Amino acid sequence: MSLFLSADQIAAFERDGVLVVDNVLPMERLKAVKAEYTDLLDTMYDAWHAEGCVPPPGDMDFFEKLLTAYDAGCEWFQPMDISLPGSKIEADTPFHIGPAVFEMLTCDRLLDMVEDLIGPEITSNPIQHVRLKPPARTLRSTETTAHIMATDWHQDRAVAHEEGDRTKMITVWLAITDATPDNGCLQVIPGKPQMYPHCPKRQTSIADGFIDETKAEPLPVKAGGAVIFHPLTPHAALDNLTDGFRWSFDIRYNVTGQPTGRAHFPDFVARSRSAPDTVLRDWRVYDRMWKDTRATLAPKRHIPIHRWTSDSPACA
Ligand SMILES: O=C(O)CCC(=O)C(=O)O
Ligand SMILES: [Fe+2]
Repeated sequence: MSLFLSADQIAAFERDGVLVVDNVLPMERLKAVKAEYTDLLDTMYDAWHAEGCVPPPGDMDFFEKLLTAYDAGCEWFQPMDISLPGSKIEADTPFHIGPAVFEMLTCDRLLDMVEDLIGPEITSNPIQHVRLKPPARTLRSTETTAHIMATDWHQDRAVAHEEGDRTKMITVWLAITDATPDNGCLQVIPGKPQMYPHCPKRQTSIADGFIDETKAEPLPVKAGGAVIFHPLTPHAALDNLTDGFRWSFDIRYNVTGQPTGRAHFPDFVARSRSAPDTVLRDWRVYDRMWKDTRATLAPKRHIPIHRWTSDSPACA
């Protein structure tokens, strides 16, 4: 008996490795996430203003503040991301975990949907990001990060460590604003092919000649909806050609006990039918786990998050 998805939806996911689902995140959760981010940015903006980097906030809304700060060169991406970065972690590397983010990660409807696809023993995988994408015309020419600009073709398996290659895992891409082909929605090539070689290009992306981009399907989805995909399904995101921001979160879940593919970052049990006591329910504990991870990693040598190097034959 499925909890959230129809038998047809589950069969489509098994076949294509991808599924678009409307109304995953309830409206009040969506509002809570926006409110939490508004408060976070208000605080950051006031600090930049105090330093003289940005004009007074006046009646600027969230997106106007983001754009003004981006133009001024104030770094807002990492302080708003919901994980530590793939680059060297310092004792003060910022990130954001709050109650609304935690409730999004552990939302019942969302976990019902995940349970329909990977079963009832569910771990929240630490590979997770916010993406706040300004209009492409406003981007600096030096911008490369996939959290801010278009995302190159890749498979999510490939951006985890090899020990996670057999882990049963799914990516849930949650739209916070409507995602459209114009504003940079996700696109996929349906299917679950083998893992392709990836190369460090603008971002880590599938080596030339392995995929047929003419088979790409853009996947528009309304705010609160989700695109769910298999870790081998090739995907990318289009440019944001509109005047507004495109906002999403991508989060991942795996079967509890299997390697997350990023063992140096913290995971937690989001649902368990066999051991309900193991479920984490307090966002403060989760925030603390990331802070402890940061303190542990900061004095250590950088741990690369990808296995790919540019000297492999596929990247020649
Ligand atoms: O939203 C994007 O730009 C890319 C998202 C992605 O690669 C993912 O969700 O795994
Ligand atoms: Fe991805």
